[in-house]
Amino acid sequence: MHMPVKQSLLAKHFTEDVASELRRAKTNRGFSLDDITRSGVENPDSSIGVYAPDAESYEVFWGLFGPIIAEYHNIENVDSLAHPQDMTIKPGQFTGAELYRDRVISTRARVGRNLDGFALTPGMSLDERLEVERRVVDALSKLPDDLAGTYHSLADLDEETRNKLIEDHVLFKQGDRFLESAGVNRDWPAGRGIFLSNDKKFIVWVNEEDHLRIISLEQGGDLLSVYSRLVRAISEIEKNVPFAYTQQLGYLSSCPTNLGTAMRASFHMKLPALEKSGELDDFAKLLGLSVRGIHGEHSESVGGVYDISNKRRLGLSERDAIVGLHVGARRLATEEELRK
Ligand code: ADP
Ligand code: DAR
Repeated sequence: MHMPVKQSLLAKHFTEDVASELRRAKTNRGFSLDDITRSGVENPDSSIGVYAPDAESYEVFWGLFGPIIAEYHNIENVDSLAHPQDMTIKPGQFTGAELYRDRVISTRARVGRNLDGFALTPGMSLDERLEVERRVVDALSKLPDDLAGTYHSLADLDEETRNKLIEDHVLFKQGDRFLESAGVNRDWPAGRGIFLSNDKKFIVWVNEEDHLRIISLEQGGDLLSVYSRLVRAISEIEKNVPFAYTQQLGYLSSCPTNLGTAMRASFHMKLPALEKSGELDDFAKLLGLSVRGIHGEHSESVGGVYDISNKRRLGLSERDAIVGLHVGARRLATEEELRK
């Protein structure tokens, strides 16, 4: 049976009009359409296919980014979007968590953040990468006691320690071929590292796909505890380093899937009956959820365990996104019970 090759959003929205409009455009840092599209051209199996080498790219190449962003985040009038922000935690917003908690092995919530005034990871010079690392490590050294910990530059970690941290879902893998084509892996491992809090529940990746990935991670299904820690940590770090942000697109990121809240909150959930029924992907789509394997993007599930997370990150607040995951997980747990 012919399986249609899933078209990337780049292939879908790179029309003749877009090409002629943007062919000669360049940002002040000299980035062109080729820089934006290289990953999707070199990897035709991309789902998105574009990365922003600097913040200005979103303005200069809006003719291509706009339609891609609108489709991925399901936004009707993206030209007039004003991204909402709300990290408040209201009593009762996670009511009914007992429906899924026993099915959740671990809970993680992360945001991408990038320092204002620097190129984004696909477009950074080595000097910029090292300066971003210096500023972020300085900011992390000022965290309050309950978030305090130690920074390890990637170059200083031996292979065995690195592999153990990756296996334990704590450390990032080296960038995949999509990131390689985009230029994100340049000068690897210089300027990259990981901050680990003393209780190992708070992690910051430095200069992986974004300048920072701020991560809260716990065993079990206590979404309130994981999310509360993330909100507090973001606020503490932002006291010392300004993040790139616009009213329209929220927090800026190298990948258009990580704009707005730039937040992905996920459960490692046991869903063997839904897996066996073949209905998991359809339910996830209905509930606005993404399904990944247990080692993140482009990985496989193991033993019926899946990484279930919010899909949308832009055009809705952090509160709406995290409650959306909570409500979606309740429904998945209910459907799983019905199929046992
Ligand atoms: P990101 O979430 O940063 O976009 P990935 O999907 O690649 O990137 O996931 C990064 C790492 O986080 C992977 O090792 C993945 O296994 C781990 N991870 C994601 N969700 C969870 C979770 N709920 N519990 C434990 N590890 C998780
Ligand atoms: N693999 C690339 C990026 C998709 C979104 N994931 C990120 N940004 N980690 C693609 O275009 O498929």
